[in-house]
Amino acid sequence: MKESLATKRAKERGYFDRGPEWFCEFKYSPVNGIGYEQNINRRDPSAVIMHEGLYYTWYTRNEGPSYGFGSGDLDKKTFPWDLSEIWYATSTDGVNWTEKGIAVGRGEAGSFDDRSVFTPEILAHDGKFYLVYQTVQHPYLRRSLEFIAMAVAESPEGPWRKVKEPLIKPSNDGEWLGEEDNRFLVKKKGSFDSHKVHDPVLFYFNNKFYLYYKGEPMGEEMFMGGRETKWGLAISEHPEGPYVKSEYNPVSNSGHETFLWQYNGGMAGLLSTDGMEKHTIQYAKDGINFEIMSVVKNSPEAPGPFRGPESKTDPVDGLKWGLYHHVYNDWNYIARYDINTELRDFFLNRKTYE
Ligand code: AAL
Repeated sequence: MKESLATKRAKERGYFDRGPEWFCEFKYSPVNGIGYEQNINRRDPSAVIMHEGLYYTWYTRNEGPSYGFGSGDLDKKTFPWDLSEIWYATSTDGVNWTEKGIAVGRGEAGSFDDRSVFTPEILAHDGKFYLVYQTVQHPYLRRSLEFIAMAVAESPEGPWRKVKEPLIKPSNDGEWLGEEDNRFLVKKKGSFDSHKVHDPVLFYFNNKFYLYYKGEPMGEEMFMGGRETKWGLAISEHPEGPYVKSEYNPVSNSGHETFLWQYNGGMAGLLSTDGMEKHTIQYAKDGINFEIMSVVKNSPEAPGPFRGPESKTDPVDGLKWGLYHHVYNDWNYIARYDINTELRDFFLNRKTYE
């Protein structure tokens, strides 16, 4: 008997040791109040938290169409996340939401967040609320750097106090080629996050604050059909920083919007959309060294799961339901996902009964 390369590879990587425990499927449904609306973009919802009997979520919001970078008018909106503010909504059932208004607005002209604040995530810790989000400064060009910033409040209703400086910045250690505003032309690419730090998500993990984010390099390429986006990690003793980027960065070779949850003392994440390991759920006991646990399909875009208590027995409990965004007719809107574990449970039980 001979062994094919595929069999050898699967054995080497331990694929045959992993059962169905980490598998789930996704179902999608509309929500009211922050769902589809012409002329309004609502996107990149945060995790959903429960506070005093109410669910809360934060998201990017702006009005009007986007024109791309080529419009010739630097004041015109480029992307559906440009010229945005961070808004929030509450709900009693996770389906019917009431939009409450702005949580965090743009900064004064000339500040690092004067153009757009967007893609928020929330951490409730020790009676305080921490919003982490992306920022961009005017003018928004293809080669603009983007930062990650924070605002802090005593209540999910605010008022929000901005932390003065960005929490993390792109490493900016590449070198552009020429003067044209083209992010693909480089002399040197630099680190995985030389150009952009995006999609922050904050955890209190092993007595420290773990800030995961997505990095994009200057001169991004495509490998195996996936964009060159990877996840990084920055760690701090205190919620407001200083955050130090991990020596192990990047901690993934794939993934787009960060989607992580705590499970049984470790960190789990679903890497969707980009990279050679897209559509996998991965797990790192130490929050750094992730291994592939399952391959999923049809995963939600830019999701924010409901943050319930950490499970010790069900790996996919931490992403049971949540919000994500969808694009329809050019408008971005928020909808709800729920996981479906019927197929997994069938295989789990079959094993037990046989
Ligand atoms: C999303 C996220 C970030 C990007 C943009 C808005 O998918 O990765 O938030 O900047 O697209």
